[in-house]
Amino acid sequence: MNALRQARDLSSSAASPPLAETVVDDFIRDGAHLFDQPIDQHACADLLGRIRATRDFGASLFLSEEEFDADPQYTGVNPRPGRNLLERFEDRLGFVEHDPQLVGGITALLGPDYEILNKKVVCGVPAGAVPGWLKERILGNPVNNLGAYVRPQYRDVTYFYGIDFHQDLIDYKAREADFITLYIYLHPVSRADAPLYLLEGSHVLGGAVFPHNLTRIGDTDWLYRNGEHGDVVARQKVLTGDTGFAAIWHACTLHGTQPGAADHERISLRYLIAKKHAGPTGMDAVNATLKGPLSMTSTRADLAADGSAAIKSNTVLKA
Ligand SMILES: O=C(O)CCC(=O)C(=O)O
Repeated sequence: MNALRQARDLSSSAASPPLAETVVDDFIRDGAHLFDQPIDQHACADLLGRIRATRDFGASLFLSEEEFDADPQYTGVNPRPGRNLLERFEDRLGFVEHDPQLVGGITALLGPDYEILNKKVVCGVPAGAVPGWLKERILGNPVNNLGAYVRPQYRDVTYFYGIDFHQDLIDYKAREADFITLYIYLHPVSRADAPLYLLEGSHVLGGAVFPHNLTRIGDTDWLYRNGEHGDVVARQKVLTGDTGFAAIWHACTLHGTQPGAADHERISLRYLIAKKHAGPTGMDAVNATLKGPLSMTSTRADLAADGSAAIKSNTVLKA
């Protein structure tokens, strides 16, 4: 029996066969699956209210320029165990972690007993909240994770002012692409709310060093090249969605965001979930179709030794 067939059989206890098949087929073709139904919208709104009540997501998040320059810290500024806002809401995450549709889809790919590697709140910061001095400094940077500039007590959330097309493998040197990202919107996300831009089909070239070789070739298509592993035409999909919108994607699928253009922050949940099951699963069937490496010893070439940006280039701004 081949790996795909085994994976489908394995997942049939947790999901109706059509969902399991659809998810695996979508991953093979697109490197992503967008769930048809939103997850519990009341629970999303409740959690959003609790997250918003923890702070003002405006300019007060940020250090002053003088404070920042006194001791610039570019690393260790993301949520981590002991400093992660979602830890406060652990007992309220059942609507995500036990949602039958999500469990079915994830099980189809990873098999039973999958492991949550990381979960956090991600904020797309609106333009009006970013101080002028900071905007000037980060203009054109590929990765505008603003953690370095945020007051230490607020570093329990990840703040983005856009991030160029990247793979989530970027944070996992030498790890195999045996994990997926689950991304959930806690409120409606329009084009103005820094929606995710996903490049469908980009995963087929496997792991690639950031920043990526992408050329726009039409309204929604990009020519993507990964060195000796070849090239592919990837279709851009903008993930606008309602409260509870949920999507999963492969660790090699390129995605990014533009800076938020709305007058309010965009709040999402981001999970990384890995395979633990010893036998073959849907993910093995997906990975067997990749034409490039499943892991890399080096994942990015955009940073200086202190973790600051060493290049100015940003492709997703042209999307
Ligand atoms: O939420 C965002 O703006 C970007 C999130 C993202 O791409 C990531 O966390 O990998």
